[in-house]
Order: sequence, then C-alpha cells, then structure tokens
Amino acid sequence: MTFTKYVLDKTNKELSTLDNKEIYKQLLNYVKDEADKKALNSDKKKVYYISAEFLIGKLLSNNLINLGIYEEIEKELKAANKRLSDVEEAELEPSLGNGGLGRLASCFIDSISSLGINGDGVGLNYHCGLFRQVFVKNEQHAEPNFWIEDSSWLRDTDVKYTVPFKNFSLTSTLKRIDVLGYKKDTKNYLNLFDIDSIDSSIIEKGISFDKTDIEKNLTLFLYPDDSDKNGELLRIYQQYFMVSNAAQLILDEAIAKGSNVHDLYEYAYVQINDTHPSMVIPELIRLLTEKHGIEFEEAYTIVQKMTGYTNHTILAEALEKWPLAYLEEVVPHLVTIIKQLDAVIREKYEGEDIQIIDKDDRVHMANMDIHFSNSVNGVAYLHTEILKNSELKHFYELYPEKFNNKTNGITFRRWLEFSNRPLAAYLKELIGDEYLTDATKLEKLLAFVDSKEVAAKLEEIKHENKLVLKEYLKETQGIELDENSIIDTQIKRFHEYKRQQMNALYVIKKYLDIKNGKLPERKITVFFGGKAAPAYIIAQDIIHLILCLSELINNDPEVNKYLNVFLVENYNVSVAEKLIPATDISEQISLASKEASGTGNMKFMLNGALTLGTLDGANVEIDELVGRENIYIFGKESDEIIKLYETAGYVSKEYYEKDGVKEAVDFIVSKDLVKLGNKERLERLYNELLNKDWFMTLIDFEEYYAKKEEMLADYENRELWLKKVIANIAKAGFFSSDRTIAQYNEDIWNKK
Ligand code: GPV
Repeated sequence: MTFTKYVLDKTNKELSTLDNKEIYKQLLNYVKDEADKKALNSDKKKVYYISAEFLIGKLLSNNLINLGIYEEIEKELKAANKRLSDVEEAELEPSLGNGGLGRLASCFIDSISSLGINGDGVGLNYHCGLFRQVFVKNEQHAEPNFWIEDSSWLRDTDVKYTVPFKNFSLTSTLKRIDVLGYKKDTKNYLNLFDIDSIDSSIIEKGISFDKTDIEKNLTLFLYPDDSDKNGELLRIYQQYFMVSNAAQLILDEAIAKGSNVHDLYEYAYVQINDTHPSMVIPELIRLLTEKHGIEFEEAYTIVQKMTGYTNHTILAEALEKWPLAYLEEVVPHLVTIIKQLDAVIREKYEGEDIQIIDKDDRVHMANMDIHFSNSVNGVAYLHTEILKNSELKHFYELYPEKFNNKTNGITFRRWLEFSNRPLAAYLKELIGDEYLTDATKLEKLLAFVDSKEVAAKLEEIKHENKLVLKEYLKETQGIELDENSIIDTQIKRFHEYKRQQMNALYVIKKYLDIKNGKLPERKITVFFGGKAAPAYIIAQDIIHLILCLSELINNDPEVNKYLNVFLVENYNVSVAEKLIPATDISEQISLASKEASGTGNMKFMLNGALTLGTLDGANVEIDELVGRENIYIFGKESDEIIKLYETAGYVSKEYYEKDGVKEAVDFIVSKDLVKLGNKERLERLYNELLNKDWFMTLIDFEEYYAKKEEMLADYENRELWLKKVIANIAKAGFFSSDRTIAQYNEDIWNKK
C-alpha cells in the first residue's frame, strides 16, 4: 500500500492536510508495520553486543533507506506539497550515547543486520540520555534532554527480569527498537532495559538530582556525573542492571533454542564494548553456578569461550577500576565471584599489574575481561600495536592468541547515502550502486582522478551542501555562514587530548595575522562542535575560550571578512550529518597515541574533505590508503610521545618560549578577550597550558600552523585539491563498518 493510501485509511485525511509532526507519526507507524513483515535472524549462535551507549541518531530516514523506500516516500510527500527533510525535523534525536563509542555501536548494529548476522544490541533506555548543551555568557550549561515521546521507535515487550541488589531488587522492563538491515528481509533488535519507577520530577536545577534514589533515577541519565561517591555508586547500579538483564536474556534465549547450558557458548557470543559491561562475566558465572548448578571451573570456562572484550582507549583515567568496597555496597553477590576469579589468576600468575584486584582493593575491570574472555581487540592498527607493545604488554605476553585488531568503520547508508544525497546520487551515476553493499567498489572512482568534469561536479556538490548547511544553521542556531568560505571543522567531544585548544591557538594566530595585515586568500570558516563532561573543568574552559574568540572575531569588521569562528550549540548526530558533507578541512589533531581510532575522520574522508591530522588512530590507515600526497600530516609520532611520557620529558614552558607560540598563548588572558569572558576560566586555561599541558598542546603547534597554511594554499589550486578529494572518496571503502563487522564475525564471533 502506498503511504498516501495508508494515511487516508488510518486517519481519513489527505496527506497534504497533515502537519509535519503528524506525517512523522504516520511514517513511524508505516515503517513499524513494514518491519513487522521481516523475520528475525535465527542462526543458532547469536551475538550480543552489550554497550552502555548506542548513539543511534534519528531513525526515520535511516529506516526508509534500509527498507528501500526513501525515494518513493520523498516523491509521495512532494506530490502532497511536503518535504521529507522537514518531516525529519519533527523527530527528536535519541541521545543514548556520548560520542564515538556509542556511535560506533550504532553503526555496528546497522551492519550486523545488513549482513544478515543474528546479533542484537543490549543497553539501557536512558530517559534523558546525554544532556542538552546550551551556551549562556559564553559558557556551557547542561539541561535535561527528554527524547521519548508517546509515539517513538521503542516497542514494549513483556520481558521482565528481577535484578538483585544488596538491599532490594528491581523488576526490569524491556523495550525494543527494530534494527532493519539494508534491503534485507530479516531484522534484529536493539534491546534497551528500563524500570517503570523512573521519576523525572527528582531533577532539580540543570541536570542535578538525588543520586541515592535508585528506584527513581536508575535510567534517568546516561553516565551521571561520577565525580563523587554517590555518582560512582549509581554507575555501578546502572552497569550491573544492564548486564544482569543481558545475562538473563542470553540464558533464556539459548535455553529456548535447545541449549543445555553446558553448551551455552554454541548459542551465544557476548561482545563487551569497553569495560562498562564487564560485570557480565561474573554475572553469567553467578547464574550458571547458582541457578543452573554448574561447577565454578566449568562455568568460567564456558563464559571464557563466549566473550570478547574491545578496548577503546589507552587513557588510564578511562580504564575502570571499581573499589571493592563500592561493589560490596551494591552487588555483594558479585564480589564473591570476582574474588574467586582473582584467586584463580593469583594462583596461576605472579606480577601485580595483571591481577584483577589490586593492593588497594580496586577491581580492574579490563584485567578481568582479558583473563576471562577469548578475544581482546583494539579499534585501529596503531591502537592495537600500542596495546600489545606497551599498555597491555604483560597480557599480550601471556595470551598472544587473544589479541587482534579490528579497525573501526562507519555505515555508508547513514554517512553517505542519507547525509550526502547529492554525492551518493552522483556516485551511482558514475560507478553504480554496488558500493552500498560492497564499499571497496568505491575504488572505481580512481579511474576519474584526472577527470575535469568529475572534479567540477564534486566542487558543485560541495557548494550545494554548504548552502544546505547555511539554511540549517540559520534556522536552528542563528548562524550566518558564508558559503563561499573554506570550511574547516573539528567536531568531537571536548577533551584535552583531542586538542581543540591547539586549534583555538591557530584561530588566535590567524586573527593576529589579519590584524597585522597578513590577509588570507579566501575567507575561512572554522567550526567547532562538541560537549564537555560537566565535571571536566578544563574542557569547559576550552569551550569558553572558543566562544569568546567567536564573539570577538565575528564582530570585528576588520577580521570577519576573512575569518569566522563558530561553536555550534548542542552538537549531536543530526548536526554532524549536516556539517560533514559541507566541510573542506577535517581536523584530526589528537596527540599521537591518544586517539584510539576516531570515526569522524572516516566520515569526512568519505564526504570529500581532506584530513589535517597527526599520525594517530585510524589517521595512520587513512594516510597509508590515500598516500602522503593526499593527506596533510604533521606533528610528533606516537613512539616519541610515549617515550616523553615515560621520561616525563615534556616541559611546556620550553615550547612556549622557543617556538613563537607565546603571542597566541598570551592572548588568552589579553584585555580584549577577558572583557568578553570569565577571567578565572581564561587564566586557569592559560596557566594549565603554561605549567602543565599534560596533552602537549604546544609540542606540535608550530608544525600544525605551517601545515594548515600549506593546506589553505593548496585549496586555491582547485585542480590539485579536487584530485585529492577524489582519491580520498575512492579509498574510503575500507572504512565501511560492514568490513569491520565481517571481520568480527569471522575472527571472533565464529572463530574456528
Ligand atoms: I573508552 N571512546 C569513546 O567515545 N568513549 C569512551 O568512553 C571510550 C572511547 C572512543 C575513542 O575515544 C575513539 O578514538 C574511538 O574511535 C571510539 O571510541 C570508537 O572506538
């Protein structure tokens, strides 16, 4: 049935008489009805991708694309004088993730379904999810972000489990979202556990609330502020709730399919997405021993055969270590198991750094994962090498066979087919649409590297995307974009290691250049986008600096003809979908060794932006694929940085004096800037850079500045630039999450 007819049947109204919100609701139901016709994947073994985050983004258009009806719906709406892009605006974006890790999980479930693999996501249904970011007086404020409406993609089920805590237990409810594969007859689920007693009236100012009232707050927010003890305890409650539900679901489904539990590993594989779901290991062991009468040793052997751990960072502060005493307060029944596991390892191996419980009685979640799973993977080549050779060296020596690399990927359905329709359409014209299911087919584009016609068309598409972005930013943020400027974008969470502050120093230097009469050939628009954790003070200070610079520069008539700086408010998946296709320069400037992979870098490359980056994370692989002539690499390499950390050899003051960065750094506390902002914040940031600078902003600044100048000059050589653009798009196929998932499936989930 056509959608037009469907609407008439259901509402007795003509499509043309409905408003966008009503059309959205009708489309939602229409898609759900289509989804009901799909069978669930049903292979004997099922994958459970457990993750505290699924940054799924809006689902309407993604589902229309995967159902293969996007164009048809677009046409029907047009005939009724409606625009699908307006209807898209009526959907609220779910905010069940922070950044890369959550977005990766979402690309993965799309690919799992698109490859027809039997595999579900398992996580939590946060009612507010990640906070909404608002700027007041050039500072970030956090507001609750409710995304669940009466009609949404969530479907109720009657699955319920009892989850035991020390002093009480909770009954869960399970909500499901269909995960449709691209043009597949089968589907999977994203399983999101919740409780019925959540009460958002406990939210006070901003996003603060009583952290001790677990029955009311358990799934209220994603990653509540854990800078105090109650925050940490709440996170333990959340994590245990997530994995206890997951473990019960896994056992139920396996038993329903005929498992006798001794063979559970033939029915299920659990991928642990960083350490947030690590307690699934002792929880499965607990259920196997206590509920199913299996001996302890057999239980952990079963679990070991059916779990894999993915590491997403080498930053020590992000590797979870829970105090035993905290676990004791929340889940004493799990502590018993963890202590037994610790004893098994202590008996076998000496060496303090590989033990599960350390001398200070803290539980190293990653260590438990590594001992009691059969796979440990990093998320990019360089990252995995660093895990093997330094971070997890002792584990690698113990279990070389467990270690493997799975370079991250992105789904091309969302990050090209949907978000860059003009480019996708043109590619189909040139090389066909095979690249949507076999991304390596993009290499066919290489035949056009020297084509003037293709270059001109790509330039036109970029311009078209800039106009779309201009309209969007004007409507949603009141930003005036000059579509003829070069767009230079850094969008990601705010963190010192990602070095937004280095980009800000570049902006300062450019501003001073312009003030001194050194004018750029063409106007540059610098975009930043990202949120800072509410407890991360320096990251908030960096946001403050950028907002002050933005105010100063955009209002200076001498400068704003040549330079604009914007920090978009409340950066999220939907904003990324607009910014990426319009961008020329992709900023991937983390301190080498610190960015595990990055996935934004892949999205930009696919959309025809050139990378300005360090040899970090997946940038290393982009560099190798496109060749050094098609990428702009600068900065110290990871070996050198790792050595500097080992020898405490970095002294920021030396760079401040030596490289002429002084001028830019000093400007942070200049009168011009301080009068627009908060003196305390700017001074704190200035002192941090001068006296500590743990993530070595100043070490690469000079090279960064020079490389960006080279890039801007190259941009003026349009022929040369567009050749590079074509080479980048052509080589992006490797970064399809279909490739990544095929590798997980072959090497980990179904390893022979
Ligand atoms: I650990 N990552 C994240 O977004 N959140 C986390 O809590 C942790 C890691 C990111 C890494 O920083 C990125 O380099 C990586 O691309 C991404 O995870 C997906 O692997």
